[in-house]
Amino acid sequence: TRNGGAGIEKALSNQEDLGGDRGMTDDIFDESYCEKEGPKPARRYVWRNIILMSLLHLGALYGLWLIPAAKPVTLVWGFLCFLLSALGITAGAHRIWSHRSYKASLPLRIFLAIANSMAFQNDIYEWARDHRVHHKFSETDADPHNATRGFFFSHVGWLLVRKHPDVIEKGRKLDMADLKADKVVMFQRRFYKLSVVAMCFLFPTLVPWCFWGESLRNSFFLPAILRYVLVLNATWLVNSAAHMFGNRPYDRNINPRENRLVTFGALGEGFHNYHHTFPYDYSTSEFGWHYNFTTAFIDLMCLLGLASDRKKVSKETILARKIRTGDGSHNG
Ligand code: ST9
Ligand code: ZN
Ligand code: ZN
Repeated sequence: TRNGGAGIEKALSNQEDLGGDRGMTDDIFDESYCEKEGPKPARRYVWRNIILMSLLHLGALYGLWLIPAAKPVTLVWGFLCFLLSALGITAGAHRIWSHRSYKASLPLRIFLAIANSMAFQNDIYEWARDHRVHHKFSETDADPHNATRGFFFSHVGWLLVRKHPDVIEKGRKLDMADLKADKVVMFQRRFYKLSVVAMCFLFPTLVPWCFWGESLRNSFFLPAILRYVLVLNATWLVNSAAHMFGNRPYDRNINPRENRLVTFGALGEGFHNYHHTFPYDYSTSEFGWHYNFTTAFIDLMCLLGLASDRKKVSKETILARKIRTGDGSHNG
């Protein structure tokens, strides 16, 4: 079995093995699930999404073309918007709300929910539900971006077709009580569309236009459209490339891998073999701030008293796991 012998690690570190003290464990891989026999349901295209995604990417290409015509300060602003919206995904939707890997105070959660709307990747509740089934039923029919269906499907294709019924069936059984009880998450869900219009499109466009007289065209196609598409693709690469290319020092029996290029673009989220092995670690890596802007951000928030209770896997547990199931790539 994929997790055979976990008892050894448990003996080394009672609690932390399943991260049980987070109040949820529905991101732990479930070996008992079996895909249904028989032919797979037919692929059903969602043409509205296909057209909108294509237009969005054409807009981003136009944005690339406009870069030389933009004021440098507009490019700096676009980069800031990239960081902010990326943190709304990494530090927010991913590390707090999907995995409960640390605790955030109300002001920090409000900040991250706003940043999350700027990233426009579905509301936090929907993102976290899809992400929990991704971990629990990784690379099966019940995984929304099942990487065994290929690079394109796990990258963006899954957003362009109807979901496999098992995703929805299994997703409905997840424990989402913690998110339902989080007023910030529920508020963002209720006003999601409005918040996306304001934060993903209006705010990034209006700042350069009002404050330093950038043209409306550059303001819209660079910090709004191009930045949005870059954050989307950096995120999607975790599902596609980091499930296909790289080493597996922690668990050679699973597909997720350590991918340095993805880690760099995704602010520390490419240590994906580690992350699927220890999904409750707030750093998604054993190496702290190394290539991991998100971890540095969370540590800073703790220093400021805005976050606490970071879950970390002990060095002994990591070492025991590497020896037991790793591919040996860290031994050199
Ligand atoms: C986007 C998301 O881009 C990206 C997520 C990436 C995740 C990455 C993770 C990697 C690790 C973290 C690294 C971060 C790195 C960040 C780096 C940053 C630099 N459970 O959805 P419907 C229900 S979004 C339970 O319509 P269809 C649902 O509630 C981009 N239930 O399914 C509904 O029920 P009801 C922008 C579920 O019809 C019913 O099922 N957004 C679940 O198959 C139908 O739901 C888009 O492009 C579940 N898991 O359509 C929009 N799922 O009727 C994309 C669904 O009762 N979405 N249900 O309300 C869609 O248009 C559609 O969802 C669809 C599927 C066409 C894809
Ligand atoms: Zn994954
Ligand atoms: Zn995760």
